[in-house]
Amino acid sequence: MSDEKDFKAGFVAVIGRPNVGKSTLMNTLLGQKLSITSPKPQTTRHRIHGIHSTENYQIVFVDTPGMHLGGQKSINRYMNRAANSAFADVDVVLFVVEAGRWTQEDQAVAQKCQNLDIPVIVLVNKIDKMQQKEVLLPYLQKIAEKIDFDEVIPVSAYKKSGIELIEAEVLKHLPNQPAIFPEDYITDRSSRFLASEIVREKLMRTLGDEVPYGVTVEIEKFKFDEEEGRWVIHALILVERPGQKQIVIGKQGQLIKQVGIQARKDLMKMMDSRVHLELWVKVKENWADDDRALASLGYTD
Ligand code: GDP
Ligand code: K
Ligand code: MG
Repeated sequence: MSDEKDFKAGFVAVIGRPNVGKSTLMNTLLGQKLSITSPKPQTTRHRIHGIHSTENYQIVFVDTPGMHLGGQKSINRYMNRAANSAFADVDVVLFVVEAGRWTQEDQAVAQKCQNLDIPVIVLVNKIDKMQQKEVLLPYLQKIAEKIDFDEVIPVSAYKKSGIELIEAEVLKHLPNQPAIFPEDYITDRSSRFLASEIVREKLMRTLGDEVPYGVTVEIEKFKFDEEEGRWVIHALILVERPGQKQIVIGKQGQLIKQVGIQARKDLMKMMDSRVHLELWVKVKENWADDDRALASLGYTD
């Protein structure tokens, strides 16, 4: 064991516009899949802690929904609130951007970082995607002109490159204090919550472009069946409009069947047990723009 006086611990917010790879990066930093990811923006809807503990330090990453402009529904406001509140009480900010791409939404996030009195580390993610490596440097220089950051690190969450650099840089800024969470915790969220996220991830990845944003998942049953020796999980998929129900079910139930197969695989891994999963689809008109419905579905600040 290390000297207790030398132990470091703190919170690190992972922020940025949608789809830059915040959740993928957090999972890579944790060395395990925790936060759900997909090629679609607004996959992450809630703030979620990913806890990385070693003998000498504990880093609590705070993954956030992407800060986005536009989208006027209650759920958009909820997501932006969840992202903004991540700034409060953190020791370091990881501002994630995408190599070679700088948008108005990045600019808006950069502006928020400008007024912070905590260290901001810019992570330029997806460098594996860059065809011409020589354009990376001018891009980094352009970022340097736009914001006052403490460090810029080119990384790839996919290729796991630059990852140790992030940790080393973060540690420079963490205070000496005891661990915040028990060292065997990996998140602040319940298995039940993670189960609903797993089902939603498979929906986000399987559905086309329109419907995913109108879908939410509620776990109705989450129970270990002693006799059968397996977890029984019932998930209710809620859609906003009747037309979306058939899309989620798919031709002859094929789409929802695929979602079930993929979700069950991940759930078994998470629960380290056999899993019996049942899925239903129901219409709950306009749930995404109804504050009360949102709160009852777990979208609470
Ligand atoms: P978030 O919305 O910022 O949390 O982004 P996600 O983590 O959900 O990732 C968005 C998309 O970018 C997904 O399709 C990821 O697989 C992809 N992605 C994330 N990191 C990388 C990376 O380092 N390289 C490449 N090529 N793709 C990545
Ligand atoms: K995404
Ligand atoms: Mg995300």
